[in-house]
Amino acid sequence: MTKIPKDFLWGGALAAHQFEGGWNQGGKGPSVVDVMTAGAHGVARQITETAEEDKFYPNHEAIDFYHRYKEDIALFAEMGLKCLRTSIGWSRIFPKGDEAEPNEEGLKFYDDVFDELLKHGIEPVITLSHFEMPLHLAREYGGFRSRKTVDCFVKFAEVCFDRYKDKVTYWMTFNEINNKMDVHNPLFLWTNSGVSVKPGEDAKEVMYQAGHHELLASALAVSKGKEINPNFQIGAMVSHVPIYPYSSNPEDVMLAEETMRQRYFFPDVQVRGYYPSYALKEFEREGYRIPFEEGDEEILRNGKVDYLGFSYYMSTTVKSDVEADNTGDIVNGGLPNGVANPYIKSSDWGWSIDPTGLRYTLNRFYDRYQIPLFIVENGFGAIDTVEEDGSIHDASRIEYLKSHIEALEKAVTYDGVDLMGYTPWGIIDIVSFTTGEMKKRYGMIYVDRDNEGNGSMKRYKKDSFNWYKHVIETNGEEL
Ligand code: BGP
Repeated sequence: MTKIPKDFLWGGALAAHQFEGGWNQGGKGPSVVDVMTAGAHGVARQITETAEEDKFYPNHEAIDFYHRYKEDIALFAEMGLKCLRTSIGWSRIFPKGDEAEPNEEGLKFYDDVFDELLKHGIEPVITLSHFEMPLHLAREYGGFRSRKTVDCFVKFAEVCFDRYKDKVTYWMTFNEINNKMDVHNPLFLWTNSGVSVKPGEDAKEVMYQAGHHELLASALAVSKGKEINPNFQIGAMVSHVPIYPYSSNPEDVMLAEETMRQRYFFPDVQVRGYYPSYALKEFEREGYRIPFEEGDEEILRNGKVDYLGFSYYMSTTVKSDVEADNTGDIVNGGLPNGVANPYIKSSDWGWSIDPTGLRYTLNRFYDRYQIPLFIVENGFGAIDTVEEDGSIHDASRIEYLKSHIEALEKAVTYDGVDLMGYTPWGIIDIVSFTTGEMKKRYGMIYVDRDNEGNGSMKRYKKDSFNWYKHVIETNGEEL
């Protein structure tokens, strides 16, 4: 039996806006996510006009990595992480997005962070845009509705590639570029693309229009990056929630296949360099006007990604004979024909727990694209309890991660999938993206901070900390 390769990138994943804090420090401008209210479990986050303080904790301060990065990176090193996936806050570098010159203080912050990581032998894996578009680009130009934003993103990418070319090798252009396919949830189109749908507009058409510009921006950034450093590995990053047929009824099977196009559309273009035929047919059928211009095809062809990064948390199931409800309930994965899967249990937040779905995903992606894959998010969001002695026994998190690592190891050693690494989500407790709260924790390091902003910010090791350290030490042989 083959083993996990020696250079496998075991790591952890984070995003600037969910853990840095310092949302208006160091010259940083507001980003689209900075005007989203805190929210809670069952209370949707809202997009507001201004950033009135009280509504926004915990996102604005988060866990204050901005001031504590040395302490946190030392803990990551103690855990033995080989890499850390995080993002560069776009509005730290270009506070409004359309300035002629970048903000030196922002650039310097990431120099310091990357130097600190490298000092500890931790490879930075960088997402250029993880829901952090400068707010001004969204308000002034409608975000990726406009080609102006494409130019601004490519300039931002170029500045980062150039500045960090000797420190960073692994890049991703947009985080979960495809999650906005779920058009009934305005949160995704706003955070992904800086777009709000206006009354009377077809949200799906607007999504494809902005999406076309993002695909161009991603491809142009890939080409630019390769010019700056041919050794760069630049990937796409998609959210992947596989969709199973509810039964062997061929109608269920075909419905699942068709619905999966929502997941595949963006990576199909980013990996292959052209639009898939099913999408062109949809544009024709629905009369969608996609802002194609001369030269776009060539841009897409020349900007194919080197690898595919993806997040995997859960699976969903569809049934052909249920009434379409469009409620977007998490149990049905936001799918009109989604139903609960009787074979799968869920977390407290209703996210299904399905390790086999990860092996299934790795196989389907690898068959489809034949390029290296990278699991850049996976994890278990839960409420943790701190015992009197400061210990945190997170057995269910360990169980979740263990079963998913078993699944990925089978995909590599048995199925032959080319997998670059594994970076579990929220390696240290951070603010939840969908709910905007602190309470939903993924970390192996606990942070003493609650939804109301109380707490010392002290860091504690959970049981999963030492467990994962051992997994890395044994290169995944002892789980
Ligand atoms: C992904 C995002 C992350 C993240 C994660 C977990 O969609 O890329 O930013 O937060 O989901 O989601 P949540 O924090 O809502 O539990």
